[in-house]
Amino acid sequence: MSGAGALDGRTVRRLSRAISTVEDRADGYEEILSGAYRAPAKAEVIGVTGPPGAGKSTLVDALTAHWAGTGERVAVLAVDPSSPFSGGAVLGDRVRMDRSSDLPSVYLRSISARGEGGGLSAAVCDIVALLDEAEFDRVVIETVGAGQADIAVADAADCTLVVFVPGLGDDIQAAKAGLMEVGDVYAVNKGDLPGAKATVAEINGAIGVAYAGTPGVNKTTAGLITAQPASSPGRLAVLRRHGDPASDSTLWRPPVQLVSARSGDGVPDLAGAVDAFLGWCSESGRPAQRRRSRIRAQMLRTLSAALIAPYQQNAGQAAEDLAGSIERVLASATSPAEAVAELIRRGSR
Ligand SMILES: Nc1nc2c(ncn2[C@@H]2O[C@H](COP(=O)(O)OP(=O)(O)OP(=O)(O)O)[C@@H](O)[C@H]2O)c(=O)[nH]1
Ligand SMILES: [Mg+2]
Repeated sequence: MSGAGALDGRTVRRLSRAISTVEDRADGYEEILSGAYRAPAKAEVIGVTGPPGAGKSTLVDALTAHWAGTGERVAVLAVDPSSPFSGGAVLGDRVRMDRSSDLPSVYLRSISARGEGGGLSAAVCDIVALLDEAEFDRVVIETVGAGQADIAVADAADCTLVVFVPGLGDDIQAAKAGLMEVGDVYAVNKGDLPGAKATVAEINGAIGVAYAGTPGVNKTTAGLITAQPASSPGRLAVLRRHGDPASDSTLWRPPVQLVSARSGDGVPDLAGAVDAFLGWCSESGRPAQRRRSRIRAQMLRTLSAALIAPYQQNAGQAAEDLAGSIERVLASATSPAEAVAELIRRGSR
């Protein structure tokens, strides 16, 4: 890590303004992004998700203090699903950052989830580019384990950390259904509460099911695995991002770490597990692949928005052509698909 270290007030103010401009798509945002995307992409992006109240913010605070303590410059982004219209708002009560918020190399920011799904992951990628420009080593993003926003953040993250707690009972089944597919590392937080070890075993069991029949993986393996040559990739299809024993020499089986964010017990080991995953990724060339597919997705979205835009206006040739096509479909003279093909032909002339 480069350890760019302490932030000065000017850098923080400029960064905050730039993020707001980009979030609001306000005047000048394209120029800001042109500069930002020209900075080398080096920040490691960690997405943290899990059920409400699992202690994600407390854990993010502890991890952030840990990484900042090693000399890293760390940004924390809290995606706030409860107030979709509070873009750029100050961090609310939901975010507890007692240990890290006053550190000179830590920057905190809440971002709204108003651009859910694709919009949110594009917004996160843009903000990460701004943070790269400001020479951050690490970006930690908290979302609540509630669907769309998590998937969007998992898309934009280099490592996804899923946080569970003991005694979720039936809830864990529901929570796990979506969250067992996105985790690169799992934490069972509130390790000081009863039942924590049983929850670790339960999650380990659920991960084991996905890896059943995978050579080199058994109930006790975690983290980096030297793969055995395999003729059939087993049930690893859903976990392709963690390696394919048919072609990779190493696999990653998500480890499950017991922590107590409140006391700090287990936090260094959890940070170590995240770093081990990132290390495995970079050795296997995954960040480049994942970045390429992220940029591809972002460009396809931008391309479709740019192509549709002229047709969404109330005036202009494209809008007139579209209105004409609608009438012809209404009059049973053509199909919507044929009419669109014709619009595209005309648009490219
Ligand atoms: N016993 C115990 N309580 C904890 C621990 N970590 C967090 N908590 C408590 O759990 C509650 C929720 O913590 P948060 O960090 O706000 O949880 P969160 O997952 O960010 O919550 P939302 O963002 O609202 O979903 C707080 O009262 C914390 O003090 C822990 O290790 N042990
Ligand atoms: Mg929180």
